Amino acid sequence: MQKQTLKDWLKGQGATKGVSDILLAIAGSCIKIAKIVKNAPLDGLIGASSQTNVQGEVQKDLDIITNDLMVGDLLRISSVSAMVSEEIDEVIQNPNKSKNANLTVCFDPLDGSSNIDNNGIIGTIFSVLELASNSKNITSNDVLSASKNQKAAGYFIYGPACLLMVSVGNKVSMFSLSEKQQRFLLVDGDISIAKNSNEFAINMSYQRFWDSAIAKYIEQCLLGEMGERKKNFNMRWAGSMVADVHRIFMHGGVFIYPSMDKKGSENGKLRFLYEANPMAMLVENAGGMAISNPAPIREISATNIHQRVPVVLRTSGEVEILLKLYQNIK
Ligand code: P6P
Repeated sequence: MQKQTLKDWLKGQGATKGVSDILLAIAGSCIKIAKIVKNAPLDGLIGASSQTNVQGEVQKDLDIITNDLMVGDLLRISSVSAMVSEEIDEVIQNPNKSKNANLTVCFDPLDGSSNIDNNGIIGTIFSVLELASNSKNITSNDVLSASKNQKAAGYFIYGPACLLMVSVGNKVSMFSLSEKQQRFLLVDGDISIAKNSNEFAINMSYQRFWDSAIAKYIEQCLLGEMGERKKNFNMRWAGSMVADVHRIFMHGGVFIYPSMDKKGSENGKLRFLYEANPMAMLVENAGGMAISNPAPIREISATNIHQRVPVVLRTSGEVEILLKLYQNIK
């Protein structure tokens, strides 16, 4: 039986033409990115460029190439009023937008790019926000005030398979790229995060910088059946948000990138608009919880388009434990 295409799925989800045009454009960009990433070693594209982004991070050649590709593709979509990219300091205006365009696309074109050199799993994360207005020049404040009005969120993961995990407000669905047909076909129309799991993902090398709630929570995991949790845990850390969060959708667990008592990491590392917020929408629409020290991520009112926020994404059952620990440290 023919699997459903992304285009037909979008129709079935009741997505507007504006949102559908954007998602199909991003899917087209990411099919090209998947090819570029696969051929990167032969094309000498796995090194660092001589540029740094607004985050002060050394940009990889592929960061710049994939960013320029996505910006170019999205500028041709009339429903795109503006864009925010991890790689670009300011809001990118779309001179080709239609007069009533009010959708802004926030994206990390190549997340986890520190894994490029070691052929690790990397991805593209995106969020589509509906702005309250369709003014001529979209400001950072226009975008930030629309962060709670996400119309779509998702990520592409460039691994053994090129997968898309996406929600347009309802259930979360997973697609896989058909090499033969060169389009994404539906694999699972209703992704639900497992209620129980024994896996946690955190960068343990920063343990000395954590707050006492995170430290206590991880201590309980490490004590295993000898501690209060009375079960053993397993740790994973791919160093690529898309890879670490995808594992939660596939078999439960928790992903933590906390605030730290470390200069420059007081709000963690992950950016709100194009990493935490879209992942929070996906996790919540798949039955999980997404908190930030410990407020719900999707209730954050960010003040900067590249603002970093602490992130905890996980199955609901486990978050309660962490919330209790935060209450204890008040
Ligand atoms: P660390 C990749 O650079 C990234 O932004 C996320 O994809 C990933 O979860 C995180 O950084 C890894 O950070 O400090 O462990 O290298």
